[in-house]
Amino acid sequence: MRSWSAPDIVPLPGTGGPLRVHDTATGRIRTTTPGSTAGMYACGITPYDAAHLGHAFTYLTFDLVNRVWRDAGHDVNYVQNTTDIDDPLLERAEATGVDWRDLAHREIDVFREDMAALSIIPPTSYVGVVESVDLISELAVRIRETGAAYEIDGDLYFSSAAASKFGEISNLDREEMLDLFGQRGGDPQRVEKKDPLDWLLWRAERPGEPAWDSPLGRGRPGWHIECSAIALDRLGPSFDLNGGGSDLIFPHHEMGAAETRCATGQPNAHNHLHVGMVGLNGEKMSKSLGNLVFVSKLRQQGVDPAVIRLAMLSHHYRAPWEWTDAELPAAAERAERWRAATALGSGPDAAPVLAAVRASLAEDLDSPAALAAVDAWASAALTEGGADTEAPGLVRTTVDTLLGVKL
Ligand code: 5CA
Ligand code: ZN
Repeated sequence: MRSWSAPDIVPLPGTGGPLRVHDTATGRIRTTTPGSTAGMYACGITPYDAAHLGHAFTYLTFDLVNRVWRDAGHDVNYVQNTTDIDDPLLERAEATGVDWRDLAHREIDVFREDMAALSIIPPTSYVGVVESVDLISELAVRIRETGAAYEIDGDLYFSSAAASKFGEISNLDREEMLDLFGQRGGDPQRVEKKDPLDWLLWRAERPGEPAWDSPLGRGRPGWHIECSAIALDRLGPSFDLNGGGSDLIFPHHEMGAAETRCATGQPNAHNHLHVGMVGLNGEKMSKSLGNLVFVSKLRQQGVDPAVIRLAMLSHHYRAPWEWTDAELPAAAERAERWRAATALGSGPDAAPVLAAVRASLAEDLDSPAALAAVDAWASAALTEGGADTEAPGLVRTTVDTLLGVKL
């Protein structure tokens, strides 16, 4: 599937240090150790509605990982899926009287425009589920061959009892797992299953639903296996970083990891990164709750995408936070100060700013600390001035290349 246009990335003098990030599985901040090419998978949108600020915050976080790795001298093989067939998409298409394919195409187009406007580096491979049905059913067959799956009326289930190291990502107890499984797309209530936590790998065709031929019969993929199959196909097992929003830790990433382990004997990824939920009025911003601030709406209203990006960067990726009306004015004021300071003919030495932004991002993507370093330089430049004629340009490039903010 077509990705979106890439922002220009201007190289900075020197190289950044290794990226350290929080790993959900171990609960520790760990140093990532990619080879010359780093491999990263981020779960993409289910395109039944436009992207809201919660989605944008998640993709901004993976964009920071991408920028820090590139600055440290790695190429990045970044893979993202889009769930262009799933229950919520079919339900919305039915409710609004549009074809599910048209709905998905329309929303994916808006998403691409939003991501490009926000200077999010596009994935190397942007992969839809519909175009991947064959490789997904192949993985389901591999899993079935290990004996870890069983059938109920043509539906293929992964037997959670056969999952080695189940719980390795989320570290939840069974009660918590059952609760979240029911809330997040699972079917704990299906009585014919061997265990309520067993999950669907392949769903046999239902009347009126789209279906594809496969060695498992006509049907469509379950949710988790789409990401394990696409990641395994494009990145192999044991790639550097897998993740998404924290709502995906369980069941999605736990069950996906179990699938990869079952089929390959290896973990899917070395590090598991999860982004805090963005809320609005006390609730997680979510398409099903309808409490949304859309990126596309803000853009239509003429909000500078660099300002939207700065507003998000003022929050650390791991902390859940609430979008309020105060976000945009505060970010606009910061952008104005930075623009005024970098428009000066000279300023204080900027090498320490580059070093501080690099160090802050490399230490668990501490974007608020990175902004504070630029703030300090901008106030010094505006109040005391400075003699370094190269400094405003270096700050502009630092902000552009590492933070993705065009001044
Ligand atoms: N298509 C699946 C993943 S395979 C999915 O979860 N789609 S989604 O459209 O619901 O979400 C897309 C991404 O945004 C996921 O990584 C999800 O965890 C993240 N996300 C959703 N809501 C929020 C939110 N309020 N704050 C932060 N991230 C969010
Ligand atoms: Zn996913």
